[in-house]
Amino acid sequence: MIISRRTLLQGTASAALVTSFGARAQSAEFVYKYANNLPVTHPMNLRAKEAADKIKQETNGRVEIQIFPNNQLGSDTDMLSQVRSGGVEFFTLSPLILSTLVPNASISGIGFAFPNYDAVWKAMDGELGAYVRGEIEKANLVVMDKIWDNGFRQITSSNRAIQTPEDLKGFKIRVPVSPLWTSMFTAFGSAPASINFAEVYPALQTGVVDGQENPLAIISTAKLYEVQKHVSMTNHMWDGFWFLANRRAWNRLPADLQAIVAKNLNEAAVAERADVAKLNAGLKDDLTAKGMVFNDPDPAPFREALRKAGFYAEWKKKYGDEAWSILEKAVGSNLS
Ligand code: X2X
Repeated sequence: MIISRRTLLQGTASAALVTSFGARAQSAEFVYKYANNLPVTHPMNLRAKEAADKIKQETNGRVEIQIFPNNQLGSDTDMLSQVRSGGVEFFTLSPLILSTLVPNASISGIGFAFPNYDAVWKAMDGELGAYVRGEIEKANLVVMDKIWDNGFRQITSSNRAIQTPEDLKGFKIRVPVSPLWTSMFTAFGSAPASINFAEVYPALQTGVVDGQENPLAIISTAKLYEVQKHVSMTNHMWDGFWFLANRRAWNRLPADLQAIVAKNLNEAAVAERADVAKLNAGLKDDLTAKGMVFNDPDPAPFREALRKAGFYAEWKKKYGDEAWSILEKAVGSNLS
């Protein structure tokens, strides 16, 4: 990674946040770090802070979770290594990026799989989520039952509105580090670049890429509107965050404390889902006022372009029939 001036400044700014985010450490028997890639103002961090406070209270001060937001401890790739080694105890990660360790974890991110949030939560709190959590546990990580919301993803650009799949041809777009993301935008004929979220703002600012894709809540809280012009409401995939724990650290907690931690993290996830849905629904006006220009493409030709490129057939083969049929059952349609 190239340490830019911005990264250094961000580091200094977020160092101050730890002090206010993480409470005093002296008294707690278990002081655990929770690292993530999102700004402190995103509902994920607000609800995690609330959960950490409740956990401290309900465990009579025995468990303290210190939150390190905003890639303060490194990129997603770094933090995934840290949660595996025990350098951090907790970490939230997109299922698609987690697929670099747990290949089938990305199945929930297949393009245009979920028509709406009802379908998402039914699947992720149901058989599909249980299947993926089983795969994650096999990789020796602990995962909480409730996945947190990131949202339906939209494409932003500095130089063009994406109205049809043709507009994606040759488009220099940043994608998170994940084979599924690269495959999807390659299928559209774009020029995808894998870049961790920690480096997205500077990559857009310096023109290394012309666009990126993320839910409105991130475009807003990470201030991507400062370096992007168009928002194309493609809703091309749903994305979330699995709340992961290092297994040895988790096993050090006595069962009663594990139960308190899990209950509060899962409740926070459900509250965060409602926050993000509300935020995403209200942000169009706000982002328009900040100078962004919205357009609403028809999703059908995009999905058809993926199908024609063999995207669904390829991933069905990669995930295998068992996983694919769980996905198809969940979304109630034949994807390929
Ligand atoms: O990296 C991204 O774009 C983000 C913040 O949405 C994820 O964590 C996948």
